[in-house]
Amino acid sequence: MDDLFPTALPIGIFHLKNRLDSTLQRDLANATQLVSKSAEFRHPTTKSGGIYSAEITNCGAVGWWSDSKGYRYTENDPRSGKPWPDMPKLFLDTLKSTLGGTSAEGFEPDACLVNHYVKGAKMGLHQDKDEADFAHPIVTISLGAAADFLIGGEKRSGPSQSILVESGDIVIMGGESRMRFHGIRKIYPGSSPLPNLDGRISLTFRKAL
Ligand SMILES: O=C(O)CCC(=O)C(=O)O
Repeated sequence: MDDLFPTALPIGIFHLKNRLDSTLQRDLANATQLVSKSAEFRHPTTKSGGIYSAEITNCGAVGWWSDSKGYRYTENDPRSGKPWPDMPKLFLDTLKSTLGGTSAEGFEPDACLVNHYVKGAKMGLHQDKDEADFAHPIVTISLGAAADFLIGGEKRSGPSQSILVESGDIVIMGGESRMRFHGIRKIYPGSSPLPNLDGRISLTFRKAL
């Protein structure tokens, strides 16, 4: 699937296309599956009872969560009460080997929010603002099905642009674009090149503490 008319991205946002080879993509998907065996994927809810269409899990020192108490990072999986699984070494090694020379070089996340989208799942425009220090970027690895990634401004109601993210791509949101609204408009079911992944996984790395 080609992005026929790529548009310029706002300063601070980088779309590193096809940065991970297919073996690494498959290994990352397998490592994600292991994470989800310790902390199962599930659909979080909002304070007002809405249900996310993507299902999520986490790994790292803390994990992002949302339920009737609101949005926050927690040390333990609220459902099991157990600590979130450690971040697989492969995740950290992959960041180290791919972010050199980018604006996110040296980024050391302590949290990885894993989103899983199947047909019809999406994520509304939102800001990532539960982290302690917005000087650190958010780095996202895409695996599996392609998706339209929306990039807005600093207000939800402003205009947004869409970029096509595919398996093996990395998106960096940092600097003056760290607080931009962003989301997933749709995924393209059936487009996953990975035999071990139907739908789409995004690994969103954060320095939360
Ligand atoms: O799935 C994606 O690429 C975006 C995920 C996202 O915006 C988030 O987890 O905050």
